[in-house]
Amino acid sequence: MNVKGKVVLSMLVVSTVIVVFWEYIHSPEGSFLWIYHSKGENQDSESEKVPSRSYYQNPEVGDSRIRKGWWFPSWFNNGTHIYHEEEDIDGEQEQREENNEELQLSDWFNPQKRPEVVTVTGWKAPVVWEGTYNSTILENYYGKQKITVGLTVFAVGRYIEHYLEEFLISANRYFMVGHKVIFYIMVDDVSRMPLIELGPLRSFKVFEIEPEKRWQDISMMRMKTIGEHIVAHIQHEVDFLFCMDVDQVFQDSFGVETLGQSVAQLQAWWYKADPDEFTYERRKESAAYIPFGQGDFYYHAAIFGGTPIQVLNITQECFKGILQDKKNDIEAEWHDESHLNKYFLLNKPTKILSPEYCWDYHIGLPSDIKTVKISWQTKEYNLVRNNI
Ligand code: UD2
Repeated sequence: MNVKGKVVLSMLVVSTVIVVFWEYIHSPEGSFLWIYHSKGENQDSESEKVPSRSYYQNPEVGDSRIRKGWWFPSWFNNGTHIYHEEEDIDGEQEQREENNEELQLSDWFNPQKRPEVVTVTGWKAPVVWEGTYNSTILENYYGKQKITVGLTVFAVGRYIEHYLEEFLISANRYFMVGHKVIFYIMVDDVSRMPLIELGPLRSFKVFEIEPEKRWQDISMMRMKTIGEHIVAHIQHEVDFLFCMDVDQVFQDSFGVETLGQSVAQLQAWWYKADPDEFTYERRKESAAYIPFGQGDFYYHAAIFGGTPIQVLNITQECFKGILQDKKNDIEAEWHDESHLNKYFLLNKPTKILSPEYCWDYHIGLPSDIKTVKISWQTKEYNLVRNNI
């Protein structure tokens, strides 16, 4: 081959190399590599997201390339790998939300936010304190479920005039705001019901019940009445149900963070005490008996709740204990509250509310109590009870 031929041949080789290289870097495969190469050079997480987003915006890019694109940078640099993992977790949560699946505890609850108080029980149930829950995530979840929450309250005798109006006005304002609520109001005289204007999404049903002679029986018989109403209609009307005393007032939002299968309330006076100090029923003859050395918390009967089926079980079991005690001629020291404490000892609640949810200002206001959701009314037994 002469010199001219060699020059033509080498020009041909060079131009072939240039054409092949040019084709390569302008092909989708080439641009794919280029994108992730630049990603590898820059470890800043924001710039990592850009090529991956622009990649998805390219309609010509197929699936097989997407798969390659995911794992190439993940072995190429660690930061990218972490980013993909995070994106997977978010994706899982979104997927769960789309499927209307149960929220995971870790999605909305952060016990570390309140290190100075007990936020998780020995059986891993959350103790909900102000600051431990994420309202936005919870509202988003329960808003999509379109839940209805029931609330039973009893006012018999002078409790109607003394407490009912304030209880209902405050509940209308603070209980499950933004969600459907049904108040189940049990009174012994419907004609004395206060007239209350309720907000949208709120309704009420009033029932006339037979008054008991003794206040102890009025308090205890609530267990029987609530159970009967759950069976007759409440189970078909609500997703969750709370049962509350009337001599208390809502002061701040009592929201969806309180919802659960079975929910118990920490009694404000006892939340820091040792179980052996609790005023559990200590006589063996009572169905509510709890021996010293046992017990988790002292629960307050002024607030308990859960799903209708769980509340039915709570009320039926407590009422069984109350009837057994009547048969054995014994009355538990704190009546329905003693039986409720026995029930929750045997059937651990799935969620516990901090004393912020039912606070007595007579204790003062220690730094643990960040927001009082409900406060006790002053006890005026001589004014409101028939028998003292
Ligand atoms: C405590 C508990 C209460 C119950 C009771 C049993 C508090 C805030 N509550 O309440 O949950 O366990 O002890 O001894 O500590 N009621 C009437 N008319 C009456 C009597 C009672 O409507 O004549 C209803 C009313 O809804 C009242 C509830 O029963 O809130 C409990 O009775 P209470 O509040 O007088 O009893 P108390 O304050 O000792």
